[in-house]
Amino acid sequence: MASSNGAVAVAEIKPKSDDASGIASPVVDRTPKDEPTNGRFSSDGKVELERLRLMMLLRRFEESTYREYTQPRTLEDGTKEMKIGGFCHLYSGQEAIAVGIAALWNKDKGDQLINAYRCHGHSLALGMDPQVAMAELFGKYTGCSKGKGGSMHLFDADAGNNGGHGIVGGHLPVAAGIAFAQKYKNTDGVTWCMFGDGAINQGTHNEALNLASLWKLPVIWVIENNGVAMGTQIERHSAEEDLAKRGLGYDMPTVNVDANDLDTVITEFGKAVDRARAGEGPTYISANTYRFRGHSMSDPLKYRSKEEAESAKDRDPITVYEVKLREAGFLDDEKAQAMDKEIRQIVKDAIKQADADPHPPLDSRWDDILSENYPFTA
Ligand SMILES: Cc1ncc(C[n+]2csc(CCOP(=O)(O)OP(=O)(O)O)c2C)c(N)n1
Repeated sequence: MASSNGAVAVAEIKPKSDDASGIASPVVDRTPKDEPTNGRFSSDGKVELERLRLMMLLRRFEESTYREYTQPRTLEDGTKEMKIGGFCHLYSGQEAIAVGIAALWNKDKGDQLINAYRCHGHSLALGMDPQVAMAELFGKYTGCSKGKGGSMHLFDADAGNNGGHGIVGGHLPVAAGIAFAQKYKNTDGVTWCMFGDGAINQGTHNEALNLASLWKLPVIWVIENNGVAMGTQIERHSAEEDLAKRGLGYDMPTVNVDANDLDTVITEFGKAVDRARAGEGPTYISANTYRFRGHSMSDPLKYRSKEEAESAKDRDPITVYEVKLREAGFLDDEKAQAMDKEIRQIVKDAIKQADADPHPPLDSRWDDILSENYPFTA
């Protein structure tokens, strides 16, 4: 409802997460070390099916975003309109990482995550309503940053999601700061710091890793290693191609993880969580994966051969997991189709709602620019 000055009360028009999407909470809280992983499944497959469903939601959301960004809509007067402006970086192919983290997430302990600009997947995995995320991409007032952040800055303080950041490597020291606050306040929480392989060559990487290890901060460094920084392959930007080794000089455990296998992600990431919660300090992870889309929407993908892209599909994290669940007897064609249908509808509804939602009112343009209430210092 609009007030007399045209402002729209967000609370009134924000869709209710649970009711709108039918997703009670996509975050599956971890039942510590006996959580079924690596081929050991729960007896009824419920947890596993929810994880598959979440990966499918992330994928469908991104592929619909791709269409909304690239295919202008024709309006009644014949003019064309793009619904999503600015930059837009998709997560397709990397879903097992975000869903693995969601499986290990402990909200009660105050876990935190901070991200680079490829942030849609993590936000949805940590429970952001697809309608709220889509509204932000559409620049609408009902979005998580009231339409001012857009694709690179999905943010959800209540969920512990400290948002996406556009400066490559810029958020690594912030992650160390958040983890410092967790340790200082004895919260038992961990901080996940997500970045691409391009960020490891930033000076900030050195500073942040050094202090995190020196002070044994509960931060988990995760390179979402999709093999390229924009269009520059690892062998062309890093003297050491085994990126996990980058953590060794800072005296912390490092590990290479097949990040297209959700079970492996949960098992290996889980060890880092246990270390961090036990006060043993940071872990450095190269989560090796592949992104199916270009760096951003304007990327024609000329640096990749057709063969490479084709063979990557064999390791699609959704297919890998789906096959396992079929073999375990938890999934059949009928169930898979029902899941797919339901998820398509969730995303369709998100687009419809985002389309109908209002743009930020003009007089809100100076709102939320500066804050004197710094989180973590209170
Ligand atoms: C400091 C800085 N330099 C350059 C850029 C431009 N830029 C944006 S994304 C990117 C590539 C980063 O790739 P990577 O870290 O591997 O992340 P990915 O896109 O694979 O998730 C670059 C160079 C930037 N945003 N910030």
